[in-house]
Amino acid sequence: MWTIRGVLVLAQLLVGASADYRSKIEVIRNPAFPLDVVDKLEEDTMAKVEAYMAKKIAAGKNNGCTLENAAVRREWSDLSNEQREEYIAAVQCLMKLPPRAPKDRFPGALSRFDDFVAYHMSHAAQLHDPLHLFPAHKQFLYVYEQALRNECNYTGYQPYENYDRYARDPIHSPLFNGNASSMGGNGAPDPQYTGLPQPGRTPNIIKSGGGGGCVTEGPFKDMVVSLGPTSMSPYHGLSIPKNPRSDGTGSNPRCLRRDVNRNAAMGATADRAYSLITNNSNIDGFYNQLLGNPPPKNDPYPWGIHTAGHYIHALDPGGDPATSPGDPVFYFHHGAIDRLWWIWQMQDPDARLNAVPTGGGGMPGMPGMGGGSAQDPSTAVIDLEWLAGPIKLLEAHDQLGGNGGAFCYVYV
Ligand SMILES: *[C@@H]1O[C@H](CO)[C@@H](O)[C@H](O)[C@H]1NC(C)=O
Ligand SMILES: *[C@@H]1O[C@H](CO)[C@@H](O)[C@H](O)[C@H]1NC(C)=O
Ligand SMILES: *[C@@H]1O[C@H](CO)[C@@H](O)[C@H](O)[C@H]1NC(C)=O
Ligand SMILES: [Cu+2]
Repeated sequence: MWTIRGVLVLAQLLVGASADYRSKIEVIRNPAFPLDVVDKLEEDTMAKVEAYMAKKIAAGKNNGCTLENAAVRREWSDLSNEQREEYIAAVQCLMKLPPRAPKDRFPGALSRFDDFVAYHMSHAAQLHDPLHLFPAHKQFLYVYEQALRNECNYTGYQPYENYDRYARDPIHSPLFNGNASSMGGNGAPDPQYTGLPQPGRTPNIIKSGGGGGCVTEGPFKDMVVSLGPTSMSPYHGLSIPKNPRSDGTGSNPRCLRRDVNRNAAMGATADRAYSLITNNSNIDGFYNQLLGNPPPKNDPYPWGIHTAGHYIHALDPGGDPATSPGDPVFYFHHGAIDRLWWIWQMQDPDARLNAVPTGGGGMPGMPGMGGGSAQDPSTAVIDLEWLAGPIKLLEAHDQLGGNGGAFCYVYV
């Protein structure tokens, strides 16, 4: 037995909460991974979440969402093997369903899975501006989770990755060890791959973790990657076939390449996530530190958690900022970012729920991304087009009742 089951029943904390209101979230933990400082902070934060929800319910603004009926997104290793395999099967199912993205614009989109890649690649600049980075990815993940559930009969929710669990030895982790209940293994060694340049940082390269070639083990070893690469791909020295279309939207069938990389992962340890959440009362500080701006000094892994999280597994398409959702681990990484944002918001929901970054240094190494945005957050929308209809941007700031109650989930 590797799971322990417990039910966390939080005390009713707030005067004014309705008498029968109590949160009841099943906490399932894999004892191989003791709670880290962020897990503990998250547990401590649940009292604030409870108070926030009680207030919202009292005001009649929860859109039917309560902590009793909220979905729970869990860490990959906290799922049972059966649950992991059910998730994997659903992703493989999405890779077999026919695409809906416009065929003339995306002849390379071969499946429903690719529909999401097509959207991300064609809206990369907008998706990653300060206004959209957090809420648009929240919506993007939600719609993906819905596709897995509604079109592929998946009964769970999108897992996230707690980088800290895998940072010291990612290749032998439950996420990347290459067995049937992992998300696939490392890429074969490719001596041409030396690492990912990080201009402006010291050190200025995320050195190769020893992979770089095709994934040869696990459920995604036969996956066909089609869209990309794009001009944003940082891997021009490698022998990745060129896309027939200059913007990467054509069909370019090739293998999934990875470099499962400890040097990247070590930039996303729990102490860093803890400092990110607790040292920034302002959303700009949170946003910039997440992106590694300004570059941390005297730090062997000064990438920022966002970059670190992408390059734990990246290569093609995972390391191409435009087509990164083409590696299914993308959704674990952005689930992790979504979780950190949520924990940050919930430290002071009144002040932080609708806080929007104003900009800053952009995304290092990703020209044209992460720069400022002049849009008014109160009128901005997120329109995923062929994936989902438009919603107001600030609706996707609230995962417990936002978007008419469609968002109703917590992370455990
Ligand atoms: C999902 O379940 C429904 C109802 O049982 C079934 O008709 C459908 O084929 C299933 N879809 C997939 C992709 O397995
Ligand atoms: C895959 O590896 C994980 C982590 O070591 C383990 O818990 C799981 O049982 C393995 N799954 C299979 C199918 O061997
Ligand atoms: C964050 O705050 C902690 C104390 O809570 C401090 O020890 C640490 O140096 C700070 N880190 C940064 C990056 O400012
Ligand atoms: Cu993205």
